[in-house]
Amino acid sequence: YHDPNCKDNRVAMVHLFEWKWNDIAAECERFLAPMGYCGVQVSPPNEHVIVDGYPWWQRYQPVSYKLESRSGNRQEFINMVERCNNVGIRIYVDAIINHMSGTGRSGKGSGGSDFDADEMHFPAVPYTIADFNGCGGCPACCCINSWTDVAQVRNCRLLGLTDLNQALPGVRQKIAGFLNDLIDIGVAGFRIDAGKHMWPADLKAISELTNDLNTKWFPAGRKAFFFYEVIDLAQVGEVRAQEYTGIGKVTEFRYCIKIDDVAGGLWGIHGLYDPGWGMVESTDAFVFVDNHDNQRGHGGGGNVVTYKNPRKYKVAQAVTLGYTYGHPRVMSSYEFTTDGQGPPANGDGSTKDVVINADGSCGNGWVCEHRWQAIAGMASFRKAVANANTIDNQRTEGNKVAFSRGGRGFVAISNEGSWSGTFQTGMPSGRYCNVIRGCPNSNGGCNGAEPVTVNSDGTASVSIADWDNPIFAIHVEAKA
Ligand code: AAO
Repeated sequence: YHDPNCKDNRVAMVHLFEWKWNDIAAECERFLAPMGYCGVQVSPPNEHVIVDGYPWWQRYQPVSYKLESRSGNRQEFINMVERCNNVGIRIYVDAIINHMSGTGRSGKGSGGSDFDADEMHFPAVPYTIADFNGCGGCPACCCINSWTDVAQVRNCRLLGLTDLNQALPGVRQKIAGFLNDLIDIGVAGFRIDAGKHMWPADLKAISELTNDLNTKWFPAGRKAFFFYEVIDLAQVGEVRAQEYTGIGKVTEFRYCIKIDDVAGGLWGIHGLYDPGWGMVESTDAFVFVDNHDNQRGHGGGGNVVTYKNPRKYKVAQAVTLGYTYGHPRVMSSYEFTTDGQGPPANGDGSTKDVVINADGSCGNGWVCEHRWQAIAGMASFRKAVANANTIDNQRTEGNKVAFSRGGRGFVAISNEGSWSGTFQTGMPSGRYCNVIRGCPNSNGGCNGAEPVTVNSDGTASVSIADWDNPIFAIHVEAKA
């Protein structure tokens, strides 16, 4: 359950937040596959409530496990999984299994199913009141109002969301049925939403009810990848991320805070990774610069760096994708000004198509950080160095750092102006493209810049002069 099931040596995941299934399928084929990404985290695909103004968080309130959501219907979901797997790009589903919709909501869900949350009546699953935790042992509101009462955190209502009781065999069967439907379609794994709010033993039991992955795209006997959302910022008495590392990887939110420091230029103090930070082991860590919650002040992780600060964001992503700690996910956002604002929408509330501009950027309000050359280039870097888990030839000068990765890649980053000189890259001699500027082109050169020559002694002349992209990176899978 710890293995992301990437194809070949691909690594980086990208969260195409709120994208429609048809747009994701196209992106797998035209961009993610050629650039070396491993896979896509998709928004919750199951039926959800409809909220006035269509805020993005309506999709975190399930009505049923029917694959009918704002991003598309079941057939479109199936088509996306097939087209992406066929080009080696995996699909990971954001699975909301801790709860159903919030109290006070009723009517019809995004797939037309009736429900009434106050009655805990979800006939399209079906769930009835017997499938939910009661309010015994909870505060009067039946909700969670203390993060250090770990029983309350698991047995009461997060944000007033009706809280399923995963200890019940019937509930485990229904949740496993949802996950197995997705596994049989061809998904590679799951983000388990609100993992902190479910008992590890119940989650373990549920994962053990899941099928092997679909052998049309995966070797026989492979299990789904599970990464659990557990916000643990080392607050005394709160649920610990380590409670879940036995059943999968865990989101490491302390990394968001640290990488903001590092990208802010504090290398003299923090270096690039310090075991003393108390984060989970690298093999258990699922890391990211920002996520869909904390980029807009929800969830945990403090004031993280986001696409709204482009240069700092690219530095943060270059470190995250260039270094060795954890399994990385790149956030791909849409422009927003208020925290609840939903994705770019047409007059009828339907989500706008993703359009690709001539320069490769996205239009229609989609930010597409995963397409920024510096970030896409570093995703290809992470693929090239995936099996070289060493940091060599590290060189720091104030707020500048350079290091190589086991002879398969070299990266230099400056947080204080230009940097140039002769560097030991540890790489075989040859001509390489600086993937921060562009990829190899079809006539033996590089897009965006002249090829870089690595001499027989491994040295190369390196130059960082573009303050908006203060990064230089070459690797063995991008030779001129
Ligand atoms: C919406 C409305 C609510 C309404 C609810 C029900 O906004 O007003 O009550 O419907 O009708 C998303 C949105 C919510 C939305 C929800 C349902 O963010 O606003 O509620 O959909 O539509 C906790 C959970 C964590 C969760 C996070 C938001 O532990 O799992 O809250 N994230 C996931 C998803 C998220 C989604 C849900 C869960 C629900 O990623 O998108 O919500 O499916 C502390 C705790 C954390 C806790 C945070 C925030 O964090 O430790 O566990 O996250 O508080 O409540 C310091 C502390 C740190 C603290 C942090 C933030 O850093 O060290 O511990 O401050 O306070």
